[in-house]
Amino acid sequence: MSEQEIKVPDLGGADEVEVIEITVSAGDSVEAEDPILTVESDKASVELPSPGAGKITKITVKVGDKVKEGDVVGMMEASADSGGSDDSEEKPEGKAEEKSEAKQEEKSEESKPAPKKASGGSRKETVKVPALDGFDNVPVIEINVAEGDTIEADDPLVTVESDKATMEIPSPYSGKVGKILVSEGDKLSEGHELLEMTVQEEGGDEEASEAASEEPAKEEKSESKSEEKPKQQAESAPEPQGATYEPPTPGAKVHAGPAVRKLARELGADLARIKGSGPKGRIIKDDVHAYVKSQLKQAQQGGGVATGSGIPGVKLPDFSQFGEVKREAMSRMMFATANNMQRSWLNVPHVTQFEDADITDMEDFRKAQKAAGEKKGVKMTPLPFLLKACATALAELPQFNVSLDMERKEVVRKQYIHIGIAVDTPNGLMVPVIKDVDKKGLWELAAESAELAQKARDKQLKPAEMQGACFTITSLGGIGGTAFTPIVNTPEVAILGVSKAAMKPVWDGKEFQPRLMLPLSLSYDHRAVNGADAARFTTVLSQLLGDIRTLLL
Ligand code: CAO
Repeated sequence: MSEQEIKVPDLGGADEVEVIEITVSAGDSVEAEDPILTVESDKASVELPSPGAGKITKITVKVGDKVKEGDVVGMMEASADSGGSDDSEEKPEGKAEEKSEAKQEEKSEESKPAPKKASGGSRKETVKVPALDGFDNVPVIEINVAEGDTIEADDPLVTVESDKATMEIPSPYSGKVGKILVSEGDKLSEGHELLEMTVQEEGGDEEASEAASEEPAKEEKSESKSEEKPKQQAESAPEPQGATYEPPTPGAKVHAGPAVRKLARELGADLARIKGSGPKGRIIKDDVHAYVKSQLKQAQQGGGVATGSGIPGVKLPDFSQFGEVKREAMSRMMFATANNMQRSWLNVPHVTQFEDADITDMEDFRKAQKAAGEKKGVKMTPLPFLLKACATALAELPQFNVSLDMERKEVVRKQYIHIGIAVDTPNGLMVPVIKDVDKKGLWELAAESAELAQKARDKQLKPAEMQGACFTITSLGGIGGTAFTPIVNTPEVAILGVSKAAMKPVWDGKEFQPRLMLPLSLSYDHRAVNGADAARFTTVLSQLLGDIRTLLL
């Protein structure tokens, strides 16, 4: 077995592209043509295929790196039977690439439409499909213009999609769209006629003679114009309208082509908020339309939720005028948490109910379990008791075990009791979920919560381990504080905040007794739960924790 380099192949004219996804890691076995990584230019995202079958030994790039044709992105050991030796990898493919590159250059020269004679400042052109990065017979998935549209050079005309990439075919001219000669679903190859255009001569009538004698200068101009385009587009992006309407930050990458970006700008839709339904989560026009539709619908439903619209944004001052500052990109997790918190805060009418639970006896019992815990290798903290008490309270007061479906005007009543636990990790807040808490014993809950908390800190949680919660417990008891107002983890309707237990004098009818009191803060969604139920819930909790024998009933 010999080690060979995995190189970036011909990128069909794109200079530098960004690595947006790495599909394999060292040790993975791959077949020839299996995707190794995905790169994205401003026009298309493309999967780079494995040059042969074998085992990946190293990946030398990371997401966000810029690569160009010929760059080494990793190493692999070709499997013995793949026939993918160094020779077979380098020579025929290298030659094929060179050849196809030369051919493409030739072809693109050929396919450059020869301008027809000017007549009164405009001329008719038939736009043809340019070289398609070696692809053939690719179906049209979207037609981005309509007859009569006035467009600029480089505006996307149609979007085609192969099994490897989605590409937009840009207009070579500024002008007016005439007859469209293709339909969605048509399979296109280089040279295929796309549409007719009336092309405006550069400079208009007054400068017609100048323009006619300066064709090369015109080409230079349109080239630099297309280079400038992404910058111009970014500058013309609309100002954020609401507090939740953050402009995409570095690190929060949106996958969408120029036409989709343009549409989103026109409609004032924030792409960072739209879930893509295209390949690899790419946002397509339908996603933008669906998003805008849903926003309009929400705004029209009187009781609907203001998801940022109409709320004045927070304008940041230039902090450097007050002193030295440093800026850094938010981590993906921080950005996601910030969005979730704001969404919950804006969507949920919050109320917080406070209560103290007397856990003097519970603590005596818990401490008495220390030796047993050491034997089992499990530490019994107050958390398993809280989990058990909450599960019992949720069963007794099922109005807390629901989600609201405002769109369908329905209450979703859950017939299971899964509880999330907020875990403070060096990377931010994570909420693993303990399933079927009502069916588990205290030791099992102690072991499972410790295991999930450790996984959260080690970034080892699987998505399934963070889904499905009916309710959340956020315990700051190990840290400190007397009370706080947690934010409901919507679509759940309640969350229990737990602060640090403290000895307090409690009047027993005759005298003050020193009792260990645990502060509880129950935040709830006042649409789903009323205040009386919230007071019932915390009362039930405090009774259960005050006499843990009742947890057995
Ligand atoms: N009052 C007093 N002491 C408490 C307590 C309370 N309410 N809760 C826990 N403790 C004690 C424990 O008994 C333990 O003490 P000992 O070591 O002497 O026994 C110590 O505090 C540390 O406990 P722990 O935090 O390791 O364990 P836990 O099971 O109580 O909590 C977990 C686990 C994952 C909830 C916790 O580690 C954590 O991450 N908490 C932060 C959650 C958070 O960030 N919430 C905010 C979300 S909103 O921003």
